[in-house]
Amino acid sequence: MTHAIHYERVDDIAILKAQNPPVNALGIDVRLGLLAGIERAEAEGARAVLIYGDGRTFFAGADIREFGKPMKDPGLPDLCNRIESADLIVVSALHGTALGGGLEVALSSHYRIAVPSAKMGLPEVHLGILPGAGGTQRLPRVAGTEAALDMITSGRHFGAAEALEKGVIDRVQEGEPREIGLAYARELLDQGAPRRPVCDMPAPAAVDFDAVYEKTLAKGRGQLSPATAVRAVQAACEAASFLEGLRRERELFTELMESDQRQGLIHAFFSERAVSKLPELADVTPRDVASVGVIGGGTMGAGIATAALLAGVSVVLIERDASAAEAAGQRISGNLSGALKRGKISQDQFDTMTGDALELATEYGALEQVDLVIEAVFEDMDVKREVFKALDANCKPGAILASNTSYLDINEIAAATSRPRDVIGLHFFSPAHVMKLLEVVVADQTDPDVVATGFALGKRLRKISVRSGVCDGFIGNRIMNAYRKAADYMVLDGASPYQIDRVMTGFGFAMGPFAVGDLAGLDIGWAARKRRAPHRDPRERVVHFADMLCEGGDFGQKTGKGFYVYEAGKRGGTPNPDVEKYIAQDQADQGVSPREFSDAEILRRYMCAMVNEAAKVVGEGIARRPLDVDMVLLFGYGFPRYHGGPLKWADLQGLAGILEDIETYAKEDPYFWQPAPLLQTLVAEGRCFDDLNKAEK
Ligand code: TC6
Repeated sequence: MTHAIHYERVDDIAILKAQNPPVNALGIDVRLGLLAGIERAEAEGARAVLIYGDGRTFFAGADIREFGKPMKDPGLPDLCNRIESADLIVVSALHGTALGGGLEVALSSHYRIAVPSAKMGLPEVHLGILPGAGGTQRLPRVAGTEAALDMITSGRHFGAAEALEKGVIDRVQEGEPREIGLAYARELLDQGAPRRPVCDMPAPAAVDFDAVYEKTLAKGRGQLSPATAVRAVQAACEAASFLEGLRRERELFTELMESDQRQGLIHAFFSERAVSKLPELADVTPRDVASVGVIGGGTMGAGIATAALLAGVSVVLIERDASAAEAAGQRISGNLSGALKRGKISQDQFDTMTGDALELATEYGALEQVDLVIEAVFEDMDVKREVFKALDANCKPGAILASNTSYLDINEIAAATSRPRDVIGLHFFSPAHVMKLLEVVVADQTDPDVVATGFALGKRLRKISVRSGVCDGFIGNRIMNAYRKAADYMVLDGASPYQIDRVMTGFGFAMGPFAVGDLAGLDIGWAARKRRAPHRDPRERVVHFADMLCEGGDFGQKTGKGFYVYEAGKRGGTPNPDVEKYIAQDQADQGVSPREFSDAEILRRYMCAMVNEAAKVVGEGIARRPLDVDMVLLFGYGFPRYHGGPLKWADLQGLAGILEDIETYAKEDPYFWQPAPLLQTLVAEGRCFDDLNKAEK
């Protein structure tokens, strides 16, 4: 036995208790322990084996940290087969989360019982793989092909009630897993119940797998794992034998295991958890936040207020007059009605959130008691300074004063107050109650407990919080500016915006940059360009076609026209014919002779611009680690999760090649394509971005 599995006998029943905290992942010690436990139970002449997990859960899956390394024997597939072929009755008792390999161990047991709160699922596709320990062969045999396809391709968690209804488990019962499992095993023995290996059950019915495959591939925007899993389920239905099906599952699993997408998704899994863990804050106690103030009730302010209310934090929202306050209140209740309709909150909760928990006010005096204020007013430094002066005068000592600015200098904002140590940036993304990203922007004088409070609030609001230093645009918008510029330059040089959008959706983005501009409002970028114009370096290339659109009053979706034309009642838009004229005019004005761009060149330039700026952001210490940038792009900018983030993508492509391309582009535009010093250093040292992530751990 290993320490990870505890063996015990109660009469003729052997009990295998997994004890591998925190989630009983099926690492090598657990696998060895289970194997030894089954063999010992057989050797001792036990008549049944009960498998359950100690602590908070049954097995939450294979140990993801072992992926990419040579698998030590016994591998999980062999172990599952061994459990299934045991010559005694095997019962699994599930609680917590029985996921991935965990559910596969349960499926290779002969009987399954679960507590009502147990959650199950085969989430492997989210890690870029498929259930590779017999899950694609056994689940369809117990739940039917359609249910199995849904569960496996979505990777969703499902509860005990649904599992019972679909035949994934045999019984649901309140109690401790050990006690209910033991009683169930005893009952089965008393009844003389037979062994019941799933592999002996008939093959499930076939469906139109080609159609399901195509649909799944399209839905995943190029993600391979769900679609590949469809083929594995197909083998469960069509292979000549169970063993043949297992062989096919293994083949497909290995293909995925070796893919870049698997590496990208696993990077995302661990980075998502690592990003909010700041060693310097480990011993810092955050300040208490029971109520927040929000200044400004536009889309952003109302979204922030909604997010706070949904997290059980009460809100005082300040608007400039009664009618604006009322409009803000309506926006918030509109947002909350959405949550109510989707069953996320109850009517009672809705009533509290729109009633006692929300105060709409027009005077800063109403903020007297709040613990933290988030300003979400117009992006103008003078306006922000005035707001922060008023906050300084009205908020209690120790209250945190936060700005939701997307670009402006938090140090300058902090200087408008007598308490710069209490000032921080909390940059939400619109709609703030939906988008997962929060940039916690730390200014020169921000106190550590204020930073810790920003992260604690982010966690309560269920955001992915990322630390950023102060610079124009912080991590995300600064990088976005760079790749947007690369796209604009390509258009000026001859690529069409529609080709660029198509290439980037082909890469896995839900929308291309020009469609995103239309959605966000082209006036926002226009205003930013005008704001920056006086500070522009004379060497910078400037494009005008987007300004021409805005000058004509076309701001994108909100005006019905931008790069695309939007017709009421229709989804998406069609190319706006004016755009071609504006581009031609811009090219003529600047004496540019347009040329053809291949899709591959578009992708490469776009991504090189993103990676180069991201490397500057890390090199300058604006982002702590490459993984911080990756999470910002994933959760705030729709970067396809299966590529892991721009810097993970860069590592997988090879940094030397990326630098070489940047240096080639720099020959035609040395100002824009200045290589990031960090990128040069990494290439010179033969290292990659992930080495920097690991160095920090
Ligand atoms: C599979 O099974 C494939 C089988 C085929 C093989 C042939 N391995 O999320 P939390 C760590 S694929 C290693 O913060 P929660 C996690 O990194 C797997 N480590 O907790 C964190 O570590 P830290 C299929 C793991 O309560 C700590 O545990 N299974 C694993 O919010 C706590 O995690 C899955 O995909 C793992 N499998 O959520 C399930 N799981 O403290 C993945 C967690 O050092 N896991 N850790 O940062 C989850 O979805 C969630 O962790 C949870 C618990 C729902 C189990």
